[in-house]
Amino acid sequence: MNPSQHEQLIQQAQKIIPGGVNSPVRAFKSVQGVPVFMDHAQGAYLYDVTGKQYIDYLGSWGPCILGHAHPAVLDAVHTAIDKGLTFGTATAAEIQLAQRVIELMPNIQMLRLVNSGTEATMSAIRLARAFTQRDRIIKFAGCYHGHADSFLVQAGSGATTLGTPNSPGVTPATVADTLTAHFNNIDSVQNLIQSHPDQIAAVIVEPVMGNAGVIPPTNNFLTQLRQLTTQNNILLIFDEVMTGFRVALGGAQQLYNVKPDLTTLGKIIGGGLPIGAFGGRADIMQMLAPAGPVYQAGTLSGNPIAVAAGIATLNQLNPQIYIDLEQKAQQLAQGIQHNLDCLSLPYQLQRVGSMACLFFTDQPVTNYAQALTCSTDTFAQYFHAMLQAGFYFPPSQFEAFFISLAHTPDQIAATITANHTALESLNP
Ligand code: HOZ
Repeated sequence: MNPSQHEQLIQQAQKIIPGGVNSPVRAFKSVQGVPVFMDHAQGAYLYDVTGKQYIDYLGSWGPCILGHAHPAVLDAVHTAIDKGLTFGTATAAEIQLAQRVIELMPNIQMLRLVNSGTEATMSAIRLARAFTQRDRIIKFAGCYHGHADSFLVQAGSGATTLGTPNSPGVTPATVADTLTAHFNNIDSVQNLIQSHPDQIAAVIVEPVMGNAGVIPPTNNFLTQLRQLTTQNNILLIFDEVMTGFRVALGGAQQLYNVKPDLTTLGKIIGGGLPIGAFGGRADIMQMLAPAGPVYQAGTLSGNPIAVAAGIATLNQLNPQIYIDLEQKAQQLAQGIQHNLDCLSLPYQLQRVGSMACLFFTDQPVTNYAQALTCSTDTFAQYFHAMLQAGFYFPPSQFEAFFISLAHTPDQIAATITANHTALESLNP
């Protein structure tokens, strides 16, 4: 049989790009098979290089809350492009974007724009260490905060997908300052704080875990985390790269009514272009260069095209759209649940607003260890059945899928029908 166009492309790519992809999660490693090469996207649809159409639930891993190629975002980008691509100077639009973010997330008093979520978390940690004059941080097993060295300890997302949650190349000295607690288990945090008195600069957490599948916080976990960190003069950092503007207009901090000291952002804030940000209490943020001594910089930070896309995207967001998203997400979740119940398959469908994931297990999934016990083989079969039918979900058990404003009730109904057929074909 002749290789498909996708096979030809991945073979070509593998010769000159490690693994043939520029970010590991794209490679289909854990679900096997040939990665699909996309050509273009519009609304809720992705189109591959052969012209095949998919209803998209990847949403570029989170940014596409409005769907693909939203006209208001494209207009803003076109207008910005006509003025030049980058100046390496301050621009008025950066103030506008920072103002809009601060308006939507009032716990952020000052904001610094960077180029990715990884830069945001990496810089937030440096700042927290400088502010508290302490070295250690606490993260949670299975949380993913980008690929900076100090976070590649029991890291979720592609690191878990590929089976390298502790990456080679990260020195033992670097990770010695990273302590790992368990999500939804406040005692595990308390124990680490007690065994390292006055040494912890910050606790960083995805308020809804989104990189080991989707795992919501239970039983006031985030409130307890806030109390514990305050009592011990430790900064609380919410990594809202995924949840920011996704689970609520004001992010998870609004949804769960918990006030972090610092927040990291990415994905939606760039409307599909590379951007990240971190912000929070002014007394902490004022320590950043050039206002203060903590160095952080970037040639393309605040890039005018990315900023224009970010402003245009955030300007589309309002409380009503979260009601619409919830309705769409509910329609999809209820349909999938109904199918799974009819077929008596074990599952946990975990969802917060328009981010969700499906685990094939009858056991609760409230932390990373439990997520790792789910059947990834069944997930892989399910993924491929959906893909073949023209529905693009993230190619890993340890990721979230996203519903966008562009998904219509008819498209969601078609997804539920295809889901039934896909589930029927499983061999768990
Ligand atoms: N950060 C995303 C995980 N939720 C995946 C994007 C990537 O690693 O390519």
